Amino acid sequence: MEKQFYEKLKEKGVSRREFMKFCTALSATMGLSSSFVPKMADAFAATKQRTPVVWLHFGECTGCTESILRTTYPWIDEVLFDILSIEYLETVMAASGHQAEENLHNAVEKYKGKFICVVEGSIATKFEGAYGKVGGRTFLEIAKEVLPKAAAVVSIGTCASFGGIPAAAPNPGGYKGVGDALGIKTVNIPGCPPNPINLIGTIVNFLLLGKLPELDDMGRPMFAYGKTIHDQCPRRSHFENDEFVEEFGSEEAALGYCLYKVGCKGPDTYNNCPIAKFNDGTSWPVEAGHPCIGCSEPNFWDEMTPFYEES
Ligand code: FSX
Ligand code: SF4
Ligand code: F3S
Repeated sequence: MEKQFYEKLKEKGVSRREFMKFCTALSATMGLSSSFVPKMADAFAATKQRTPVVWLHFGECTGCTESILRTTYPWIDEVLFDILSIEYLETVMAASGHQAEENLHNAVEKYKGKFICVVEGSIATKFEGAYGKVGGRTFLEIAKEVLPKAAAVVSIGTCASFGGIPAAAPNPGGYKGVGDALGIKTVNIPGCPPNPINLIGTIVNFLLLGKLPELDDMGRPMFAYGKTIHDQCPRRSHFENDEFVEEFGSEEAALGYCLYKVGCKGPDTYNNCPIAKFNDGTSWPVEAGHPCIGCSEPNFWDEMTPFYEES
């Protein structure tokens, strides 16, 4: 099984060494010691049983799926599909129409109480959920049918976690995060989009240690959302020394000064972007010269705006 796994990766142009590098980065993100790296590689390479996953889309832009399946680690889909058995995921599945709906129904019944439900997007709650439908059924109706049958619900993205952009004022459809809309507890992995490593870390924690990671009072894994951007920011010394960018394109911007005065919301945003980074560890907003807009915080669209003004 293990051999097959590494052979498959090789076909994708990924060496064993590169894969171990990924496992090392993942354990560092999760705050685990390096002794976990081989165990983690085993969790991927020699998974005994694939965990069934039903992945639902509600009110959102699908940026979360894009972030996971495309930009970071082009081979991650292969790895994910090896440890998980994705029973339903509208974005990539071949079935459509009635056949797709039947697939969902069958998967939920077959794996009742055993599947992980990953949810992207928020749920319209006003007017009996009329502001959001798939296949003639409201998001609310689908969620009420599927979610109580899951072993765990993981809300991926700020929309599913806290309402996000569909819930921005004046929010005529009464959009809410999944946990709020249904009155249930969910694991929340916010970010618009979130960093895929934080979802993978949560799943690996489940496979490796047999439980979900430690969560804060907003349902966020502590390993990823335990500190503010500001507390991990490489520009922090400029903040302390009153060295600020006041205009984009200026000399201060070229010098990499602090972006607080051009709107950075890093002091109020809990996320691990400075450490985990995006696109295979290439960069993250502040490193690229853009202020953090607080995309992983509840109501960021209403409470963190205007984005380019000091708060
Ligand atoms: Fe929301 Fe995700 Fe932003 Fe988009 O699914 S968190 S709008 S990146 O796609 O939900
Ligand atoms: Fe804090 Fe933002 Fe300045 Fe970084 S750029 S030190 S996160 S205010
Ligand atoms: Fe979002 Fe701020 Fe990170 S905008 S991606 S939480 S740096």
